[in-house]
Order: sequence, then C-alpha cells, then structure tokens
Amino acid sequence: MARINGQKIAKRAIALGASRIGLVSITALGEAPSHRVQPLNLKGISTGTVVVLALAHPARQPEMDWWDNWHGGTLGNRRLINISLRLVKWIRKKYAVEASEVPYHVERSGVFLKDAAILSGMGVMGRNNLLITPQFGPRVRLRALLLDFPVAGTGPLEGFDPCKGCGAPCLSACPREAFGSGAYQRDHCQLQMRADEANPIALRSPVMGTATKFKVPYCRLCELSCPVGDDTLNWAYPRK
Ligand code: B12
Ligand code: SF4
Ligand code: SF4
Repeated sequence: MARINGQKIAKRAIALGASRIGLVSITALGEAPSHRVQPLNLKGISTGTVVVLALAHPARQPEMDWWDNWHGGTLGNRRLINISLRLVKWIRKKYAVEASEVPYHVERSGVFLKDAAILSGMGVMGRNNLLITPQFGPRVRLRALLLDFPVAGTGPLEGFDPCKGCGAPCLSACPREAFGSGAYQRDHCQLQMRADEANPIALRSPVMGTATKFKVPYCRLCELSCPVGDDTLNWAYPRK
C-alpha cells in the first residue's frame, strides 16, 4: 500500500476543486488560542492530523456565500462538503487510512477553522479577525477533515505580514463599529447578522407557480474591503 503524504493529499484536493489545503497535527491544534479556551473535542480522537480545505469566494461571485435553507447553507459550502466527502473516500480507499469529515459547528465536535488554517500555514490572522491568505486575502471559506494517522504539518507561514503598514479599511468599513474598541466585538457583528436576516434577497422562480426563494447575503464588509489577494474589488466599497 502506498504511503500517504501532504503533497499527494494536496494534489488530489486541488484536482477536486479546493483552492488551498493545509495540514496540522491534532496535538498542535489543541494548543491553538481558541482551543485553549474551548478544548478540542474530536469524539475521543487525540492523535492524527487535521486537513484544512479552503475554497476561494471571490468578490465577483457573491452568490457563493448567500445563505439558504438547503443542505450546507451556501453554494460555496456545498462545494466544500462535496470536495471533502470525495477526499475522505479517496484517502480511505487508496491509503487504507481512516479519514472522516469534521462537523462545521465547534459545539458538534468541530474545530475552530481559522486557528486550524493559520497553524497549517494557509495564512495569518488579520486585524479584521479573519484568516488572510496571500492568494485570496480573507475571501475563502474553510472546512476540515480528520486523519487517524500522523502526516507532517505544513505551517506556520513565515514572512507574511499584510496588516503592517495597511490603512485598515477593514476596520472603518464595518457598519456596526465592531472594531471600535480595537478588538473584534462579536455582539456588534451579530446585530448586523440579524439585520441581514430581516432583509433577504428574493429570487423569483423562473417557473410560474413555484415558490420564491429567499437567500441571506450576510455582511462581508470587513472581508471585501481588504486589499490583499488577487481578487480585490476594483472600486471603492460603499461604507455604512
Ligand atoms: C460562530 C461564527 C461566527 C459568529 C461569531 C464570530 C466570532 N468570531 O466570535 C458570527 C455569526 C458573528 C460570525 C461572523 C462572521 N463570520 Co463566522 N464563523 C463562526 C464559526 C462557526 C465559529 C467561530 C467562533 O466561534 N470562534 C470563536 C471566537 C472566540 O473566535 P475569534 O473571535 O475568531 O477569536 C479567536 C481567534 O481570533 C484566535 N486568534 C487570535 N489571534 C490568533 C493568532 C493565531 C496564530 C491563531 C492560531 C489564532 C488566533 O483566538 C481568538 C480567541 O479564541 C466559524 C467556523 C468554525 N467552525 O470555525 C465561522 C467563520 C470563522 N466565519 C467566517 C466568516 C467569513 C464570517 C463573516 C464574514 C460572515 C460571513 N458572511 O460569513 C463574519 C466575520 C466577522 C469577523 N470579522 O470575525 C469564516 C472565516 C473565513 C476567514 N477567511 O477567516 C469561518 C471560518 C466560516 C467559514 N465558512 O469558513 N461568525
Ligand atoms: S484591510 Fe489591511 S489591516 Fe485589514 S485585514 Fe486586510 S491587510 Fe489587514
Ligand atoms: S461581518 Fe460586517 S458587521 Fe461583522 S465585523 Fe465584519 S463588517 Fe462588521
């Protein structure tokens, strides 16, 4: 049986449609800032590797991030789920290594995905409280899978410090002043999320008599205003 390694997993994941991948050991992830506050709970698994998948969510394709009430929540998440299920199947079959999907929600045995991505070398934490990747800035969505097998980690990323010297348009773009105190304030951001839910996009069905579809475009201003990456908006993003 061939031996599994990070390059082989990356090659397959990219072929399946992922934009980036990174690997971090479960032990290292357990020491991440967020998991020090809320300990890792991977249903008894305490050794092995977490594979982090990122899918670019370009500013020119906002519909990838619109939430609906179907499986996965968004078009982008459905693509990520599909990639991760196919990758799990391939790893099990090709390498006879036990692999499984990590649930999205931390309280359902999930992981803090930004911490996992940063420790796997995918990028760094930005002043907007989001993972910033060199290629796509913060405009990625994440998902993880678990290997019950040790594979060498791919991080952290050295020499990438995008916030240094940046005028921080991400902070002033926030309609709720969630960064007013300097650090991200979740309760301010959540007020905006509730306002977005009250103001969904109605997509009229092309077929007469079938139901109108509603999608929620949650705020992304701190993400879309960041100039890092090869998919920035080429126009001034409207403020407030
Ligand atoms: C709950 C949740 C929310 C909540 C609460 C957010 C919060 N941060 O508290 C709400 C609904 C408000 C929200 C809002 C948003 N979210 Co959200 N959210 C999540 C979820 C499910 C869990 C995150 C969480 O609870 N974190 C706990 C809190 C305490 O963490 P924190 O505020 O980030 O602070 C920690 C880190 O900063 C870390 N840290 C700080 N410095 C450093 C340095 C290093 C080296 C490391 C390793 C860690 C680290 O330590 C802090 C303390 O624990 C994740 C998915 C997941 N499973 O991880 C997505 C996730 C974080 N969200 C995401 C996004 C995109 C958004 C929004 C843009 C909305 C949108 N349109 O999707 C906004 C952005 C707000 C912002 N600027 O942070 C993406 C982030 C992608 C990226 N590039 O980073 C994720 C990963 C989901 C995804 N589909 O990929 N979110
Ligand atoms: S806009 Fe500037 S300060 Fe904000 S996250 Fe992006 S690089 Fe960092
Ligand atoms: S998602 Fe919107 S409301 Fe939340 S912190 Fe970012 S800009 Fe502010």
